[in-house]
Amino acid sequence: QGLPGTKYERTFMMVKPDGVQRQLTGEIIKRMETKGYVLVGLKMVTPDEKLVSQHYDDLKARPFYKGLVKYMSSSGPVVAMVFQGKGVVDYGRVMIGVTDPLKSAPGTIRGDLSVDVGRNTIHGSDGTSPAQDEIALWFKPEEVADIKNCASAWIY
Ligand code: 3AN
Repeated sequence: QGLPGTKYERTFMMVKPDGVQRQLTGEIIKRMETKGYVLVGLKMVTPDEKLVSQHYDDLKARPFYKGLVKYMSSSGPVVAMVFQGKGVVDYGRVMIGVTDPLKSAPGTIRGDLSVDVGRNTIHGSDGTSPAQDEIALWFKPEEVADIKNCASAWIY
């Protein structure tokens, strides 16, 4: 399931509350789908502090951590997604841009759509191992579609 390095590699992405409020969900899904990545998991969730803290556990020591957890857990829903395809973890990060939208290249999601580092619109897993952990944290196995059997060989 979602084996890294294959065309079934999977990543976790999330439209953050600012992206949902600015109605950018469709734009973000469109960019990933037109690249050739397959949306295999999708849900709107209003995460509580516990879920957000687990998600950002590796940032516990950072000065912005508390504000980040508060923002993500008290600003309304996010859209949690799983995308599948060859190279989707690393290339998904390329499509997103770097953490600071003002340092993200035009053509990237953050470069085109965001300004503030604390409101940078989208999250994407930083590596295949975090991707697997984050998918498991946000989705039950049965909530992620197994569509590899109906995809044509040339559709990534
Ligand atoms: P990325 O989302 O690009 O992987 P991380 O994992 O370093 O970046 O940071 C996670 C989230 O924490 C970012 N998406 C951003 O919302 C927030 N963040 C990161 N750096 C800062 C900062 N200097 N000030 C405020 N928020 C930050």
